[in-house]
Amino acid sequence: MENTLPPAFGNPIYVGKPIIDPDLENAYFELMKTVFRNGYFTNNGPMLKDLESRVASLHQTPRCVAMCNATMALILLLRSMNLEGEVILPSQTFIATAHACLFSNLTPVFCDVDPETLTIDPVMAESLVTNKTSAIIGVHLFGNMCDVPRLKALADKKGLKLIFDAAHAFNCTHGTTPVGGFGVPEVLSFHATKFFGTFEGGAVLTNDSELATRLEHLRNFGFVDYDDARHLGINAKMTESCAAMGIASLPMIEKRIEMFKRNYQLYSAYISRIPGLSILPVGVRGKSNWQYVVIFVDQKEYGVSRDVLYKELWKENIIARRYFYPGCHGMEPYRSMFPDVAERLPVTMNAVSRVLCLPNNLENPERDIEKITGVLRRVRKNTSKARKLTEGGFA
Ligand code: T4K
Repeated sequence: MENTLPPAFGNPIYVGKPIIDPDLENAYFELMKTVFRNGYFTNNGPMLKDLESRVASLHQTPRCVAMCNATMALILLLRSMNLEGEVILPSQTFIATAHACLFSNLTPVFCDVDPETLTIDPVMAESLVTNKTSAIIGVHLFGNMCDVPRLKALADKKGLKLIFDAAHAFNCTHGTTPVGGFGVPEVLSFHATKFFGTFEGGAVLTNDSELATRLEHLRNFGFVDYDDARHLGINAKMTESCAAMGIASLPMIEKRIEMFKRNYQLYSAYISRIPGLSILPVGVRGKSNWQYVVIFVDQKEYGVSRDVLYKELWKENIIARRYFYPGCHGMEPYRSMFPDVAERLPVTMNAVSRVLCLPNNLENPERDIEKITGVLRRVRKNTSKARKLTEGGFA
């Protein structure tokens, strides 16, 4: 598969390229002038308060507690709920979800996902409940929501807490209910690579005002007032400059959705014509933000494995990602803690060996998607040509 042509892209194109809308820079620097005028840079400042109230109202949720990132938000949420023992969660997620459990002295119990949406399988989740289980974490993945009603019913039946890692689900809905509106706490990520980024950042959405207040204390060393720390808190505060980035970005989210949706549909049309490749449907249970373009490689039909295609794409400066290979259970410390757990995760194992995320924030979408899918076609064509030659005895 030697290719002597220059790469398809002169510079690398990334899956997680931050979204820089045409007016974003100006809007951000205007707000930063206010930050400087205020002389208030962090610690519950006015930008933070403003961002929290706007994000809460966008998601029709009473409270939003912003933090320095989603990982800290998950850790503080788990700690604030006084959980102990085991927590059931999918292995097909970013490692932060599992690390947040272990950091909170909770044992992660990995569950398989459903093949259509790659979100936690409620039937298997039920079978994993023991007398040590205290909670379930569902992860709304790649813009697809978990089966919220079934998970809620399961948590109620077994007397468990339920939370959602909604890092990928800013402005998504289940049916018509927005993330944050299910009566259970949910954690958003505002990382630079996300649909809604504040450089670094995250937040808990909740309708429980006591929980929200506890989280506000926990993110600020446990202080409830000057000179009065009452909990084991930490520094998980969001700065004013990050909050300003969020406020500047909010008016742009509808345009972002339009752009990502158009790109997804374009990709989908090309990919449907390439045997051996398929695209993960998004928005299966409600409204998506369409940020992720996730494809599956069927080696038998496509001719080469996902990993060979991955390398070929990188040679072309298309920096595709294998999210979330090899699954949390395949990385430390979980690999050593649970060496046999893969046996009960067939859907996860299949997904992590076939999945590829493609760049979706592109300079010139029509041209770039044609080029990227052109590479996908070429790799297959070269392989089937080579295979025919081998089978015909010419190679
Ligand atoms: N739960 C879930 C389900 C998550 O996906 C995440 C985070 C979390 C929880 C935790 O949220 P945070 O604590 O981060 O708020 C990246 C992000 O760092 C991570 O936030 C995200 N998920 C994950 C899916 O992607 P990596 O290890 O893949 O990062 P990295 O440095 O390889 O960047 C990804 C790609 O983006 C690269 O190919 C380069 C490109 N990039 C990145 C940055 C930061 C840019 O082009 N520009 C940039 O500024 O984790």
